[in-house]
Amino acid sequence: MRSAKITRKTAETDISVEINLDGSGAYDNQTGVGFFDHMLDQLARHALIDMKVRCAGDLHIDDHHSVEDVGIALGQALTQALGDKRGIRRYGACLLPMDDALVRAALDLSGRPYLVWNLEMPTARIGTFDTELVREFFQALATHGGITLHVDGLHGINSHHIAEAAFKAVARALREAVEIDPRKADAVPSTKGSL
Ligand SMILES: [Mn+2]
Repeated sequence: MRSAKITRKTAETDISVEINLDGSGAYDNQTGVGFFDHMLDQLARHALIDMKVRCAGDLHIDDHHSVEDVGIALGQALTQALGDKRGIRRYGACLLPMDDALVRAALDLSGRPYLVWNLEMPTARIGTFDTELVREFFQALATHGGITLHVDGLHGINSHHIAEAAFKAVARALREAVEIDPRKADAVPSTKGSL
């Protein structure tokens, strides 16, 4: 089974992350940041990755450390669960609409972290959640998951819809990329022989 458990404790956050890439999208995410839990639930559900996240963070400062550090731990879990990446499709892409919002995500589980982020949200906050933390999360996930990740917001007027469409688009792209390709299930999908 392609699964991983990561624990990560610093002076700012105490985190545990469990994932199963061959799951059904079951989720149980509790970070103390309500909107972020809602987004992690979308990520699990639409990537069909089972995901359990716990985070006790320094929310008396703000949500930044908690969101960023969960991104780090989830990226580490993804790297561990993928192992040598034998048999995976490697690439994934999704054009995802949600009401007014349309977001495109394309990714490569290349082992080369790179984030291209072209997504703006019209408000600084969604409820109490800083919208700039959406990028911070994906930067951390890409860096520690070894992901080349492109996210483009093509349309949208509502920040909640735009953020949620971004998480769902990345989730669907991730679902595709981590899947085992039955035509080449025994090989690492690179002419270099490793990823
Ligand atoms: Mn929502």
